[in-house]
Amino acid sequence: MTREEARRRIEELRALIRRYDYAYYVLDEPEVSDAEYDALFNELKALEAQFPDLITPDSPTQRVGGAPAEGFRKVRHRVPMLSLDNAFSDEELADFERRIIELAPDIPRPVEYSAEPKMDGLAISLRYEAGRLVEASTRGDGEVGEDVTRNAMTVRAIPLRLMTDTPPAVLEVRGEVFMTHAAFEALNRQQMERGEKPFANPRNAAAGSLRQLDPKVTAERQLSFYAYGWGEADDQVLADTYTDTMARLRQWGVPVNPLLEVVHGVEGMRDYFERMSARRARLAYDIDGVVFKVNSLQWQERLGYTSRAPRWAIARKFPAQEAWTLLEDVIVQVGRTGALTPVAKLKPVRVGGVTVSSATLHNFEEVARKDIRIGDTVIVRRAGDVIPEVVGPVLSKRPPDARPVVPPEKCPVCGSDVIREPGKAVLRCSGGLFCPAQRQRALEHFVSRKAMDIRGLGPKLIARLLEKGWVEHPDDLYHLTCEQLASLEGMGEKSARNLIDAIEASKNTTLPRFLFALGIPEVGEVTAENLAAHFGSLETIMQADAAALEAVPDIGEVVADNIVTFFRQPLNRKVIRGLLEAGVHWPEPVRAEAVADSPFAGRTVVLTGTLHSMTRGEAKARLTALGAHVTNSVSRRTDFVIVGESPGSKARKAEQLGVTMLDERQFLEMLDGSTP
Ligand code: 9MJ
Repeated sequence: MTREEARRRIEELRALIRRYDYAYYVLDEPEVSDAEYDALFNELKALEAQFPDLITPDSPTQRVGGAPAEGFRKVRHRVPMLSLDNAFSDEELADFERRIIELAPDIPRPVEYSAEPKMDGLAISLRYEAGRLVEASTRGDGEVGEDVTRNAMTVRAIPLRLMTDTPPAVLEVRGEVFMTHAAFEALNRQQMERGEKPFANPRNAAAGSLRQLDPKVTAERQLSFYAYGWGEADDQVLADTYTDTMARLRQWGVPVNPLLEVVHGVEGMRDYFERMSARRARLAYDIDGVVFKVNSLQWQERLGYTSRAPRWAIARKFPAQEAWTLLEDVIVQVGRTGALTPVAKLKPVRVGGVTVSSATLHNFEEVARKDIRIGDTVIVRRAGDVIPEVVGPVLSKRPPDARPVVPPEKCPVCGSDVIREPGKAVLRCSGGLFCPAQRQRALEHFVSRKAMDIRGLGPKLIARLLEKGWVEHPDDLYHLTCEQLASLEGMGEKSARNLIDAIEASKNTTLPRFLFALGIPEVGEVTAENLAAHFGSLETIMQADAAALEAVPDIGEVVADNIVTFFRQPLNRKVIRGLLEAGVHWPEPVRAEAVADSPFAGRTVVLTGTLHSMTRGEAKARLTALGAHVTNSVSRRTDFVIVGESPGSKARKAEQLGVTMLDERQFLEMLDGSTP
């Protein structure tokens, strides 16, 4: 290749890579696979190696870093990087608007605000001169930050040059560098594999990754970036409003949160806050609140700044999701399959609006790794609606008499030996259904909503039935009498009758529910559905060997082995026989020919939104019975997306990827055509 040919190809490759970065980071709709991207990237690297004089600082290959720095140079911000005032209640939002109206009585009503999530990461300023990224600095104290230019250049979400033919002479883009949950978890897995300390949360991980003296380390970390403002900027950058200016930045290739919108008045701010509170747990990244800004730049200027924050902006924060409290004790809980889980007993503390007095410690290995001791002050975290967890100890507050947590050698409930499966972190009680705790949990699982769905039979009642000796295993439930139940203290004739009716009604079930209810280790709803669809009958599943089971989607060696072992146990076989004899039954499976004929056979299907004619669970069961593979996320490999009412982002993704979408009517027609 001549130098001229190389030059042309290099430019072509750079343009392609920039375009794909833009599609990925700004539009959130990848145009090519990772493999294709990597191939182009490698081709560019090879050409640049051959013609080093053609390398430019803004080539995508220059993102990999360079030699480690001695330390970070200090950078004085030309326009200070301010923080935001906080509001912790609706009243404080109303106060915010009241202040604005006092200072600017003629501002048009209702006041127009921008609204966007408050990213929980690390604030950064990116200076572009003539469209090229020339300097990146952290916020520091707002006046002076640290020069992290070479690190920032490794972040693929940060454009090295602005996508415009007429760039402003100067533009400082300000925003947040952050890490998604997925990137955070991948990083922590890697940290553990390398025997290094895991990061406590995505924000620390993002900050630690950007402030690496060796930019090569930063380059390995998957950091993201969203812009939410600017510092020094030519007038040509600015539109009339904040949201229009952000739209302009977005066009120039700068990532802007797609959840940015315009709202009106205090009502609009409250509504946005409620919506984001509800979405928070499902976002791919951490947010600690939402930010509202007076949208008009002219009115922003009129309102001005206090010494530390703009008067035209406010952060409506979520209640803190982490708190410190005393770890008073650690107890051991025995799960349905005998897993022994250490549970922290805490001095009650409010976290994210609820009082927490116990939290999971996951497993004993983790307790040892984090060196959590009884008597420690610990950090408790509640994320969304998940159960609270202990993040770790606050070592500076450890009292001298803090006691290590000792893993049990015997089951605390039945005294059986504790076993540890090779290569696994969990300890297990070896007592099986001899262990009352396992019996209790097995029954709780058997009656649960997605299993046999026996309403009105809660943990307390199950415990009493076990105590009385009336019930030992699930099949015994079907021999309870109304008189027996009515004789229990606090149980009236009527509730006894209702419970007997619920037990009776549960006899009419489905094969997947029945399989799930049995509580075979690691056989969840989806595996149960796949098993039922694949084999069609309980007898064939019970007779299947490991190899036959592994032919079922999602079933590997471990689960196949669990299933074989489960059905081999005489006690389990006896319970199953008891259940069938008591009258538990399910409809005949769909005939095999119908499956082969179905347009869903062998296809990958995703459900989104609400269907009117059936629950999502039923839709899934029917699809699985027709040989479809029902998954949760849309990708190029998805064949159909079934779109109900109020669909989520999956519908948007499907549209982007050109996946066939079916509405409920089309779905029902195709189902009907499939059933003989
Ligand atoms: C965050 N952290 O997401 C601002 N921020 O605006 C958003 N921070 C901000 N805006 C002015 N979305 C100063 C800080």
